[in-house]
Amino acid sequence: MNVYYSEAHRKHDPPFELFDGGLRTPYMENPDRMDKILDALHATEWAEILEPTGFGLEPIYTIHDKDYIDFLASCWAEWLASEAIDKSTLLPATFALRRHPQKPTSLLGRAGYYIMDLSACIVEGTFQAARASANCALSAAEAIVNGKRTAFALCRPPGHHAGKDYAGGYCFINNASVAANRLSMKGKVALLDVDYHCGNGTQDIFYERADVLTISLHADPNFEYPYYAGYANETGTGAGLGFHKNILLEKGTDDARYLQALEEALMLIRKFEPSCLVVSAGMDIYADDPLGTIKVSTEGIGEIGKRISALGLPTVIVMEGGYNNEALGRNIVSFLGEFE
Ligand code: SP5
Ligand code: ZN
Repeated sequence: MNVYYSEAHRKHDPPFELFDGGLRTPYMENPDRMDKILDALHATEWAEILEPTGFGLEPIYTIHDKDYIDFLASCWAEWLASEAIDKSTLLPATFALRRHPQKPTSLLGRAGYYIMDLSACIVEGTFQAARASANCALSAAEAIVNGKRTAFALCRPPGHHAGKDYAGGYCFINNASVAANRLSMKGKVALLDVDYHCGNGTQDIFYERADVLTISLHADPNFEYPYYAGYANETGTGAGLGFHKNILLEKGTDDARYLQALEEALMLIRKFEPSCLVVSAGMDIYADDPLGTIKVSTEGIGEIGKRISALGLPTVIVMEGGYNNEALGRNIVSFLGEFE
């Protein structure tokens, strides 16, 4: 299996994030995650690790607002030139509600406009890492266009919380969306998000489109991040009405309940008859994930992979979350192994 991976992620290594109550915590979405996955992939007979191709900014501008991408490109230099006392990571303390806010020109004003929470920390290497991560997803999409059955984009930072004009939840550029948009030039695409958290950014990006069916299985946002999207009554709008589906999971969801929810998603995908599939693969559904509250086992993750693979569709698998680093390697291998 082609696995696209870039070392550029290493320089995106924020010193901390803030949890509720302002608790400073070591950054959960850290470079070590990739090392654990790479170790596990190297131990298989089927993973071929490849450098991504550079696709430039054009495919990213198709998905994200140019002003937002320009912000990501310039904010670090502006931060270093600013009056801030602790410059170890750019993190604003005021956030724009998307209720027709004005767009300020100052750095912290724009940071709070373009960032939705205290986990999307920006450091010097963030933009380069995010671009390389998107290139991994685009390279995987390209492999599918060129006839491969499956390809894995080992993306870091992840992408599914990043919307048209905002970063959030460790995400800056929506890798899976950029890949799905590329694939949509060849026919209808289904995008299935199995990360523990709602793929709010992906939902936002394709909400008005009928040619990309988006489905997200996730913890009920009434109790879990990202809180403000991911409810069952959000089904798309305009031409996209009926082409988005949220499937909500309760705390403690086990393998059997998860697989039942997955079957609902797979049925919708079959009915849609897409030309190919993108999977936002977050391993934070795992029972011992430090951010998750559901209880899917490593074997359950394998079964999820098996059932998705049984759709028989050309498939791009994109890495999203998963924060139990010790289990990350075996969980990813359990999932991907079913596509070989
Ligand atoms: C890609 C991805 O999985 N992003 C997840 C971002 C979640 N950020 C919110 C973290 C809230 C942490 N709450 C503390 C719970 C610790 N038990
Ligand atoms: Zn997640």
